[in-house]
Amino acid sequence: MGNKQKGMMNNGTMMQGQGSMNSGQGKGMMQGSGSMMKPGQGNMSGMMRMMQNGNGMMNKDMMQMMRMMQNSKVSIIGKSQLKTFYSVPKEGVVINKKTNTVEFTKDNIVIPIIATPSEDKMFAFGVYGLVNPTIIIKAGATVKLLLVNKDNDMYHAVMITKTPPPYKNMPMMSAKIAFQNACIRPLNKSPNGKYYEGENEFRASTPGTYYYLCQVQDHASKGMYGKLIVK
Ligand SMILES: [Cu+2]
Repeated sequence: MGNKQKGMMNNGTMMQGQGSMNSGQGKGMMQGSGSMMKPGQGNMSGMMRMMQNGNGMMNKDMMQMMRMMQNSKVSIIGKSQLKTFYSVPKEGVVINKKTNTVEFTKDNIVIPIIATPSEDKMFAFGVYGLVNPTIIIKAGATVKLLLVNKDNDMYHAVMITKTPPPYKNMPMMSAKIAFQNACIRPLNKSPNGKYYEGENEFRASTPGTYYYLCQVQDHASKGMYGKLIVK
């Protein structure tokens, strides 16, 4: 997160900023947004920071995504719960290191995603020991998406989109969400020995090639994404 963003969000009023829109595109989009910013629902500053584009403007897709991100549940977990992110279920998951794929073969699945897998992979996701793997799931599957932020100095988030790479520095501006609630809002960096964990549930209703990416500014453009195949 660049220092240039600092100080812009210190009073939470950015969401109400009418009048500063410099094009018709953002007209009316800010109204009613205050209700999404419920206090006490965890740290919102990462999400707010992410939405900034210099003039406080958001488009309709971003607003919709914001609402869905609000649906994600966030909690704080300890080291023992973190371990569950690494333990592969006895059945229903096929890991192939050679092809860097993780296939989930059941209809009701949990995809545990770690941000970030290691110190030297700052802009990547980890799934069962693989880095930015291609995730394969069944069409129609009910997916519980889990994200834990293991990073001690950055926010991370995840969303599923049909928009292929390369991504711009603000993916929320260009990448649309693929399925309802297929996203987790930005999770705060981890305090010592504790980790922010987010979850959300969606149905992978339509087969196709998708991508999962981190919607925090500059992360997807730096490689924080992977492919998701719904078949
Ligand atoms: Cu990230």
